[in-house]
Amino acid sequence: MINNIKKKIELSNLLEKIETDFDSSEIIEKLDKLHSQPKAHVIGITGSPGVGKSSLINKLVSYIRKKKKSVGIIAIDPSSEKTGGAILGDRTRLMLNPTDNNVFVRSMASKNYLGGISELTYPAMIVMRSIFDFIIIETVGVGQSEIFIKNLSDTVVLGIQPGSGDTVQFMKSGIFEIPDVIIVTKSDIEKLSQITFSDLCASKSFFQNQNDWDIKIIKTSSTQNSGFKQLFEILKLRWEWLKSEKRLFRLRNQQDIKWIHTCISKEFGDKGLQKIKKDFSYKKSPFSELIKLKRKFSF
Ligand SMILES: Nc1nc2c(ncn2[C@@H]2O[C@H](COP(=O)(O)OP(=O)(O)O)[C@@H](O)[C@H]2O)c(=O)[nH]1
Ligand SMILES: [Mg+2]
Repeated sequence: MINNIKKKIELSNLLEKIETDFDSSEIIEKLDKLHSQPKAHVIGITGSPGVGKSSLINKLVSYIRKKKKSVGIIAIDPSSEKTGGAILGDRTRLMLNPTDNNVFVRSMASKNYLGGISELTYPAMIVMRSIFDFIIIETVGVGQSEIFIKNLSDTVVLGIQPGSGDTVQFMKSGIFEIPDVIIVTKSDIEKLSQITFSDLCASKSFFQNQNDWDIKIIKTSSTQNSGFKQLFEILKLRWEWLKSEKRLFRLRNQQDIKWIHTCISKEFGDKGLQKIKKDFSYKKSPFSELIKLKRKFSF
């Protein structure tokens, strides 16, 4: 929880610093410390543009706040190069109370000078994860970003538009293992959403995760404010499930490793990645681990 405006500004400044001064020892030390103090359930929300992600996040955030929990939101702006546009678009739809210190929004461009979003979203997520009860990351689901969101989130929610053919696309794309929760949005469009919902339920066995989490399929409507209690209950159930049998620990450990690999491969290519994979055994402190690995290449 950040209980005053001063802390909110401190957090903004730290996130800013991560983007400008990532390699400094002060930042690395701080990030590793925060990495060892995780708190939030990190929820990634993905789906095609216009499916209703931002509207859904508004409702989910109100629900979370009603339960007196705090929430940090990372909104990923897909129209990276063009300044403004989508960020503003997102802001207008994320109608959150600016005086509420228990809600914090960070917008990030999907491309940046380091060459990719994942490298910087990860440390931002780590910082925010140590502060809030929930983190929500909104991304537009186009191919790569689904895998990207999986590597950042404890739980992935995929939004599907009623009658959109998204269902078929989704089946074809082979991203069956990505979502943990599937939401048919705009269920106020009753007939179509019921058909899409039934289609999804009938095909559930195709996209059932390889692990033993039972994928949940639900319907929501942001205009009617329905389905959010059920969504919240599912998130609670998922959280309990993750925390048992060290699932969460293992999942996050894998995510740390993937992030380190991505950073190395971006900077030193496939060869570099192969080189470090040989004798890389990761346990904790991903940020100093990455710096150590990078140093190996400078000799
Ligand atoms: N009928 C209906 N329209 C919705 C609902 N949720 C969002 N929309 C509309 O769908 C459009 C896209 O919504 P938005 O939340 O911005 O989608 P995003 O691009 O996935 O973030 C907007 O015009 C919304 O008003 C809903 O539950 N029912
Ligand atoms: Mg949006």
